[in-house]
Formats: sequence, C-alpha cells, structure tokens
Amino acid sequence: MKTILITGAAGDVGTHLRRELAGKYVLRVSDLRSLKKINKQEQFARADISKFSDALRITKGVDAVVHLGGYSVEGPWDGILSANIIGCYNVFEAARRNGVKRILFPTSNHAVGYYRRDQTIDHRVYPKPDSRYGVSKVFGEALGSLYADKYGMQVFCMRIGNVGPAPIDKRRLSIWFSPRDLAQLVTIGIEHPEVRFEIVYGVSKNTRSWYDNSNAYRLGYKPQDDSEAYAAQVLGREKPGGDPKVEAYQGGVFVIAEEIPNPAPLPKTKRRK
Ligand code: 15L
Repeated sequence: MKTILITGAAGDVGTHLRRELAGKYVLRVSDLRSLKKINKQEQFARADISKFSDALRITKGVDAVVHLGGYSVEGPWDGILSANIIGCYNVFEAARRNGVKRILFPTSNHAVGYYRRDQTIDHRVYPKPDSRYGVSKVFGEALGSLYADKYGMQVFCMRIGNVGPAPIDKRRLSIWFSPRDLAQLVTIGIEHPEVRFEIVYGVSKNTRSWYDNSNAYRLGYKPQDDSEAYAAQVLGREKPGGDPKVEAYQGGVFVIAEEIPNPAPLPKTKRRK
C-alpha cells in the first residue's frame, strides 16, 4: 500500500480527504495543529512547513504528497508569505531531496478569480489571481511547473472550488466539489501513470460551472455530483443585490476583501503582526 503525506490534514479539505481515502493508502497526516482523531492506518507528524527541517522530516519515505498545508483564504501578507510561499517551496524542495516524485498541489479557484462569471475558462488560461492568497496559489503552480521541467517531478495541480457536503451559496453552485469527487480526483493525481505537469479544476460536474474541465476528463475523471440538485434550495436563501464586482467575478468576495475569516487559523503563537 502506498504511503501518502497529507499536509494541512487538520483543515476542512484534509478532514474530508482523510475520511474518503481511509483504507486505500497509509496516510501520514501532518499539521501544525493537533488532529482530533487518528485512524488506524494514519501516522501523525506535527510540522511547521515554514521550517525546512520539518518539511524534510515529514516528506521522508512517502510515495506522494498532497500539499494542503498553508493559509487557505485572503489574509495578511506575512502569514501568506510564510505558510504559502516559504512553506510551499520547502515542501517541494524537501520532497525532491527525499526522492519523492509525485506532488499533488491543491491550488485554488482564486488563482483565476478575476475571470468574469460569464466566461468559461480551461486549464490553459493565464492566471488572474483575485487576492494575495490567489497569488500564492499561482506561485505554487509555477513552482510545480519548474520542479516538473527541471527535476522531472510529477506535479498535479487541482484548482479547487469549494469542498463540502453541499454547495452553500449561489457562487458555490458553480464551484462546488463534493468529498467523493475530491477523493476520485486525488486518486487520479496519485495513480495516473502519465502525470508530468497538469492543471485541472477541482470541482464536481456542476451544471453552472465556469470551467472547461476537459483536462481532468482526459485523465479519466468522472465526477458523480452536480450542484444543480441543491440549486432551488440555495437560490431560495440568496439575498438579492450585492456588490456588483463580487457578483461579476468568479472569485466573489475575494476580489474586494482584504481579509476573510480564516476557517483554519494558525495558532496565535505562530502568527506575526
Ligand atoms: C478557497 O480557495 C478557500 O480555501 C476556501 O476556504 C473557500 O474560500 C473557497 O476557496 C471558495 O472560493 O469558496
């Protein structure tokens, strides 16, 4: 059985992924925070990926890395710099030094959030980040491209929409990613023999999608879920109006917000002013 390192395993996406992949892989689950419950086939490795020595320690002896760790929303530059720029570099470089060939990088819809909602975009569009957070995701994609071309690593970038049991609002009807579709796409990223450097969209087969996800379909992705099943319920809750910029762009509130409440805050002691 392959051993897969999941960084940022205590976060929301990490928690869904651990549950979905249980029994399929040995999971080395890593985070700065403690994990509530460790399952039988999981090994916990606490790490601060902004420290290279920690990144080296956790990437040793694994078959692939799913690098979820980092700041997951718009926030202050120093937090993003240390977790998403320095931390991301450390994970790629540590994996390379430890001979780990494959990295799955969950990038974000916010790497392309300044595309308009009336556009359909594919994996070949140039980045249009909507936030410092989005810029950090573009950095990770670029780093992945470098490590694939220069060092022959196999890098699978998933521009993730919004993971959850159901879409939570109108915007998320277009970018919803169900946990079982997440698990399917991650499994393709781990197993597909032809991955060199790929960008795919981490979304379900949503009727209202803004993405042409043909690159994921080419690699065998067959999403099972469509947010449309929730549309009436979600739209019934939606308030009319709203900021025209937020409504015009795919990134939603990220196009105007300087900070968004972090669903997975770093421990206070690790945050710098
Ligand atoms: C993301 O990239 C974030 O990690 C997540 O917390 C959500 O904000 C999501 O995008 C979204 O756009 O809904």
